[in-house]
Amino acid sequence: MNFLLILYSLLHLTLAHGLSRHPLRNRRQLSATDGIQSNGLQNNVTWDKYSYFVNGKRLMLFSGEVHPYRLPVASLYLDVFQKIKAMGMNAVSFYVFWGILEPKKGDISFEGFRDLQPFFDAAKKAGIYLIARPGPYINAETTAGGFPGWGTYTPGIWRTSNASYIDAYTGYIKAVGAKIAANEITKGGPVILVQSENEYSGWQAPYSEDYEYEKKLKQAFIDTGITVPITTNDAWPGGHYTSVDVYGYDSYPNGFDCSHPTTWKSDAVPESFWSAHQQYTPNIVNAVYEFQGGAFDGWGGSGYDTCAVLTGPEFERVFYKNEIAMSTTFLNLYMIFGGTNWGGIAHPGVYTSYDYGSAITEDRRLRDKYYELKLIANFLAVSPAYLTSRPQNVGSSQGAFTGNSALKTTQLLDVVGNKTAFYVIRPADASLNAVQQYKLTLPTSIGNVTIPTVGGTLALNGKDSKIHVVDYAAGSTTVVYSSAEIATWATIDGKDVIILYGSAGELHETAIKSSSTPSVVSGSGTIKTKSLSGGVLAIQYTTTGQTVVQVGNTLLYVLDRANAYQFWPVTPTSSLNTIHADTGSVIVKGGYLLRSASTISGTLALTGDLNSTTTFEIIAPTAAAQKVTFNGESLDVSKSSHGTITAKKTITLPDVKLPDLSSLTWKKADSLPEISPSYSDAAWTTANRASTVNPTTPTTPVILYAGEYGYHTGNILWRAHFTATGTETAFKVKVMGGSAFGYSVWLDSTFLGSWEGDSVRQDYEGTFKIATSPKKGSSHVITILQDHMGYEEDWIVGSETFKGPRGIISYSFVGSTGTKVDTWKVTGNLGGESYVDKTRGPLNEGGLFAERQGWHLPGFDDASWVPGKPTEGISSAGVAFYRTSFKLDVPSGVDYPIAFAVSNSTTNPHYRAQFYVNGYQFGKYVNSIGPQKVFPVPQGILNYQGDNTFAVSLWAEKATGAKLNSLKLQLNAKIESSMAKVASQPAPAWSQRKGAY
Ligand code: IPT
Repeated sequence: MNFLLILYSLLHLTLAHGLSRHPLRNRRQLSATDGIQSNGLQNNVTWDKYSYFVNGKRLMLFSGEVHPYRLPVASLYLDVFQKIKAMGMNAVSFYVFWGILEPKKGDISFEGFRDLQPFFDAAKKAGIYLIARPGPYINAETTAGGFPGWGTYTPGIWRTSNASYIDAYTGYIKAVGAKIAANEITKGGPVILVQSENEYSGWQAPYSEDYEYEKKLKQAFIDTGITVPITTNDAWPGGHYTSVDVYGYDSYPNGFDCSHPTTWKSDAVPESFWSAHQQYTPNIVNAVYEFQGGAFDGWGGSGYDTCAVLTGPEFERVFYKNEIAMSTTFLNLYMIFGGTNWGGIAHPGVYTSYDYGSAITEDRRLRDKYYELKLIANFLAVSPAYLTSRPQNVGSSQGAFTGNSALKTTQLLDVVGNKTAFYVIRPADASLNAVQQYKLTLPTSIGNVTIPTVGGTLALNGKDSKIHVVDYAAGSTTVVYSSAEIATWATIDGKDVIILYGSAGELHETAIKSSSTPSVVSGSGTIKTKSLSGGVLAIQYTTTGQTVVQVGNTLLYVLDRANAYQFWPVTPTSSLNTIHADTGSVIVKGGYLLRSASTISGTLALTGDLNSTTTFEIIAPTAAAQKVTFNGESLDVSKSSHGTITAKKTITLPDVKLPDLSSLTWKKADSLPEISPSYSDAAWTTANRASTVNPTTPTTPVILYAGEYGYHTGNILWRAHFTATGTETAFKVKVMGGSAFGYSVWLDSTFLGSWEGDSVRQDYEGTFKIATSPKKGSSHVITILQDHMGYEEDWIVGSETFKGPRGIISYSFVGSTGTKVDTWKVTGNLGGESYVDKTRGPLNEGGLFAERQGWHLPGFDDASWVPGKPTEGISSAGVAFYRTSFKLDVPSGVDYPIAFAVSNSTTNPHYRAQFYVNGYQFGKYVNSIGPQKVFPVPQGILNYQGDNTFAVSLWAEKATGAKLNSLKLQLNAKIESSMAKVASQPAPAWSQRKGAY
């Protein structure tokens, strides 16, 4: 601690005496008058009851969730952050996944994609604040909810103050805490908050909220040198773990049923959050650390495009504005960019894609909902009055100000500035679709006004919400009221430019204080006006296309939503402190993405991405924009009738020929030599543990949970050596692997059958006939190949669900109770917890023979293999492995996301395939369950300028064999891009694996 900080803490200890009114928290206030609070450890991040302050500046923290481990290409972080920043957000919240950092107790590694430093560095570069959420429990649809596999055999109840659990997490917290502490804002880094635990909100009897654990964990973070405020996310505003510095909560009001994307819950716009906030933590920020930004989708689900509809632009309008109605000044959307459950990241509830239907797709494209969010985020970023607002009529908003009981209108007053008000209007019943007509009667600085004053009525479409402002300052312009919403505004060359929008064809009215005569200076729209008292002018218009109205020194851009989506406010710099775009701003219309603007000696240099030829309209200070460049290329500019700059940018999207996978040379090898008589499993782990602390009580003589032997991911193989009694007629076995898992059983080399899985069952007991009973006294082996879909999460404390085993729960020989297994053998990935591939991490490989040998890696010599394609497949049950390679030559300056795609096979439906790109497992496909058929692979995993190795494992679960119906590479988009050069992630080549069996 430096000297100033000590002085600061002493000072505030003195001031704080007696000031903290909330009994649950021990908070020190900066001064008796302003109510600003700090944790006493630093002064960069403080708060009061209205909002956070960063470096003394009050701000809306509008954040999106991104998981570094779900995008294993460090050089792409900047692209994602820039897109988030361009949308108007200023922060990113991220989980850290303990299980991949410490796969073996005490063996912590930040190698390969696990290095967090590039994530911190990119955030800093983009001007994004970070909220670190290192768990230790994270949930996150991640295997074991983020816990390491060895937790499944570690005694003690996890997520409690049990000594064994505390001992388990201590090393990890020290290691990760030190990394976070080094990147705090107090040291010039981007981290402003650190979350302790995750949704510590639900307990199974006899367990209950463990205050001792809460205290110890918080202290453990502080002991690593973390000084920024510690937060937590209650699963709902339920008052759990309020001893953190700034408590907050989560909400997913529209649920996760993506298969009914237009069915909304009727009570989905709750006002109870405000009363709960007042009940538990009235003196701190109303902070929502997770709010629904999309939805996860499970095996057999309806696919992420449907989740993007469930949580699309209409959802964003209704639900986010409902949060705004509760004066929420910290709002984190989970997820803003979901990424990929590559390798074994997923828990059984999700498949390879973790696109989440988010604003930014898995392959980093922008959905419509990105543009809608841009309107909301940018409005908040230029509306400081919102930050000190309080809702006035919570609980009595229905029919308020409109007299229409189908509508709720919440009045937010800026109780500090005492001038501005916001009226958030939305349907009372979110499940309905009817259009509602309304007039608003609002108190304003010129008395009560009923809007529209010029005539007609306002309308709210079903599933829509609007924020109407009153006495709102946009530079020197006072907007007395506006029914059209404000997308952004800026003062440019002394003119206030206000961007107003509504749905296409809607009637709107905006009143400003002005004595000038308005005129339409551009566009085909017309206006009607009326002079109100107090020198106020009401202007009525419909929002159709784009019309520009000039009133004195104010320019009103009147837009329909589609036009509004094209406007990008940019501040010509990008540093952590440029939160409000109200000084030195530039507003640019046009283009798929505008990343940045800078002005150097009269040249306005814009960077961005385009997917079509675009005509820009640039509203910028004349002196700063004598010339305009876009991605370094100078633009031919002209002046519009109202003085703005227009310029056309033609794009060229070079053709890229992707290799036709079906015409490549493929090599094939058998990946189930285990069933051949000559195979020896001598090097496998002997499953010989007689007891376990695992809460699932074993029923077998030796424990047959793969986790007990250090195998926590991917395919698992079991071998049971037995001596026959001669009367065995079937083998009965219950295997557990998590939903959508499957298994196949062989007696020696003879296939007995499979459970091919469904989307529901996490275990299955099958009876597999033995056609001819083996001879009495003869020795045999049962081989079981099972899938492991990840460990369950551990959401309810005390349930210990993450310890649910993966392996064999029970077995018996039908017809012969006396048959005993002499030896059980097991293998998963080579090395188990002492995994081989330190670059691709502990979850990338499973236990298939091919994986143990490293056949999926580049550089393996398959010259001796036979030719064979996955689309030709195999004609009997078993596992085949295929390899091919191809070159890509994608030029720089473009962003062409590539995916591989399969199609469903109905003729031989029961098979599982895994896909490896340069050694990274980027797809797990279960043909009979689905739904995912397109698997994006990020640039950097795919080498866009050179050689690529592609491999496929094909596990045919039926005696008739299986083949892929089709397999191809596809471009998911063509975008001209200014994204930073992508460096390929290290992809170490094959080398002989010592002791591989
Ligand atoms: C909430 C978790 O905190 C988060 O990790 C993630 O699992 C998210 O849900 C769903 O994607 S849990 C909440 C839905 C009860």
